[in-house]
Amino acid sequence: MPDIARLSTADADFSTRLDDLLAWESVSDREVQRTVEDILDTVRTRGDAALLEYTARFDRWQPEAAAALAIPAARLAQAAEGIPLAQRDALAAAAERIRTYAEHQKMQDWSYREPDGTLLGQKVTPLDRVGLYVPGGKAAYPSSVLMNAIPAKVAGVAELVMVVPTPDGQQNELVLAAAHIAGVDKAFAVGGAQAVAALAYGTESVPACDKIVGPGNIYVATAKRAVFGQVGIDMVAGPSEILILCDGGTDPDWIAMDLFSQAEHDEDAQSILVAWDADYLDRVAASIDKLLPTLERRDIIATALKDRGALVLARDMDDAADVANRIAPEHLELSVEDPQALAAKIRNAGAIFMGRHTAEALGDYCAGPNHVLPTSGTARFSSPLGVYDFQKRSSLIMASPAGSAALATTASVLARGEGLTAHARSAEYRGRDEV
Ligand code: HSO
Ligand code: ZN
Repeated sequence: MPDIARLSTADADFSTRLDDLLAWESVSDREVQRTVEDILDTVRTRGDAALLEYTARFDRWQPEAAAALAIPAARLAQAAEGIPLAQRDALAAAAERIRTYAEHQKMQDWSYREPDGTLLGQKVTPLDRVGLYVPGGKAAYPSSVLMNAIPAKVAGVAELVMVVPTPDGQQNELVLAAAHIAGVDKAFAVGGAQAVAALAYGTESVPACDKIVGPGNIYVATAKRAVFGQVGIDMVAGPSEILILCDGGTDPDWIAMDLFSQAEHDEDAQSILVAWDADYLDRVAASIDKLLPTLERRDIIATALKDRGALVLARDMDDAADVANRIAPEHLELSVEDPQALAAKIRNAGAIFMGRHTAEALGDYCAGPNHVLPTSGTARFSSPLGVYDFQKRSSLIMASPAGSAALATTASVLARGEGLTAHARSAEYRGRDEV
């Protein structure tokens, strides 16, 4: 039998054991913090020269001049031309579906007029310039380039600036191709905290951005947290998670592979199955044993399942839904006969995959909804990345003469209550105009 925890909601210690499994803290190492602060300061004061030095030190290649850090648009287009046709077609097909879904998310202007003629409303404006961090190394996912870039372009962001590390001078063709397909406007071969600094403060060649999005390692995450306030940031994501609720009617091989699909991201990933049929949990355990050895990333998967995975026996479907709401998972699969009925009971989840045929992996690549989702229980209060993250709202007030007279009374009473006489008189001037 696989090395994965077996829990039952009926056990007296269920709550504590679940809490232990869920516990995950992004280590905010003091040493990392100091290094990052130093990098941020250096880039802020020395600009491109600092980027060149850090690139030589951390990515082990020596650009001749700052101009060599820029990845020209023609180079992105060339990457898209050069990759295998099947990859290009798949990226384009995924991009199209992500775009269509994103179009539905656009926030709209609205307004209403009161009987006295006063107009109130909301005006929506895209951010001017957004920075997109794309990791290098093992987490260089072209799919994440699409997921971050497309909503920004759909929102109407005028300039989308991508930064991507180029370890040992090696560029990732699929990442560059995805950037071309998604409509990235500018790209730079720079990564780490130095890239975040460049996006936040600007250098001679990298333009300063209004918001920085995209995943990264601990240095990148720490840098994003540090520049927040100067610029906006998206969420700081934790390891990938999947929670599956299953009524026992799905092929156990499918469920085992779905658990593996997130576990293979990294050793900290979390895969949990909840079912209300003990025999079914045994059948999935047998599938895990059978299928795990067939996977390239079996060592990563085995560690993730051992350290953070679980097969949980619930009393019934309602009990399982309670577990899901408590975990607030990034991805929730409802592998049951009537997923609509079960979905009605779900309050906390980043994305809900309904029915036996909806593998979570479809959502990772091409179903349409974003794969940048709240992790570590933050689905209790936050939402998937979307077009709305690249738009902002201004409120609109246009008082009519009669409307301003009416509002002046309320405003001046409240203003005098706060001891703010100029506020009161400013409102009263308009009011007096009417009477
Ligand atoms: N499951 C990841 C996204 C991803 N999967 C990218 C494959 N590639 C987000 O949790
Ligand atoms: Zn994934």
